[in-house]
Amino acid sequence: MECKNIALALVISLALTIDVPAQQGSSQLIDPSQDPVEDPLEGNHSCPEAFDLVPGLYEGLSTTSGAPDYYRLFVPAEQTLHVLVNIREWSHDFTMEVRDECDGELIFEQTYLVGTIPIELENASLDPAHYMFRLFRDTGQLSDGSRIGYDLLIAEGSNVAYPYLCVGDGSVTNCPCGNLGDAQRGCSHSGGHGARLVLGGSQFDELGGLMVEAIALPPQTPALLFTGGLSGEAIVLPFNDGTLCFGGGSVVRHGARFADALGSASWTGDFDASTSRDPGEQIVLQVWFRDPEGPCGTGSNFTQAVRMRVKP
Ligand SMILES: [Ca+2]
Ligand SMILES: [Ca+2]
Repeated sequence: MECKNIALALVISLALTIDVPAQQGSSQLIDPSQDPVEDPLEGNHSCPEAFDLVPGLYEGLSTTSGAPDYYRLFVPAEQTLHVLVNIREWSHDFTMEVRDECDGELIFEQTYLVGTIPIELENASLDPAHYMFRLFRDTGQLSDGSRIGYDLLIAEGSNVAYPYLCVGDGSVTNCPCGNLGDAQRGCSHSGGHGARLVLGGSQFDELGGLMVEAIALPPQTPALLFTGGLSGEAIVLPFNDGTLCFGGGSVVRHGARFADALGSASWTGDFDASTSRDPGEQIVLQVWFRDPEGPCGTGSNFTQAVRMRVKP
């Protein structure tokens, strides 16, 4: 009952109205005039200039001889960070290494690489940890200036960048009137299936930004994107026709959209968590949508939720 009251208070604070999209915040743009320009995250040639990576997909990166790429990786307490490096071209002098600090102990090193290389960084301690990640070409062997292209996938606690949680498929809780949705979606709505919130890409505008889209909604109905701060484990609460994901932190609205005729609604290009959240904060995203003909008769339902960490 107490949970229900919390949920009710949360939902009352979210009015399902159409908003003007939130203004884009100032992004951490790297000056593209810096030389050499290898990719949009360039300017990370030295350890103090390391680029902070949060979970997401970073495509189209590259490094050249004499201009290594440094990244800082954040691993929460008692978590494992999964780093998947897709190296596009083979080179005899391409090396990746991970250290615990700039000149610290070498934790991981591999060279002569191509294809997809998984790295797991486990932090068994009760405190968050940082690691320095360096990708470089050894100029001692070759300094032809050519680029090695690579992509990074960063994921926390699982091997997907933006894990689903608070699903309405019966695996974590029941739906309010037994209206279980399909796997990894919200509870079933008037269309006979659950809706899904999908995140893709990275939070950095330089790399195309984050893709935020709800699919399989009831067509032409208002849908509101909101986020909640997540401290510890999320609590899933059956609420209205669906499941509400409660993370223990403040709730922020990010604007409503009308789902199109196919039941899709997009916040891509308008959603920027960093305008309303603390850097590095962990949040859950979810979409609440109107569904007058819904199976439980409450008039609204939810997608499943998605977890992400706000960019530093
Ligand atoms: Ca680079
Ligand atoms: Ca570089």
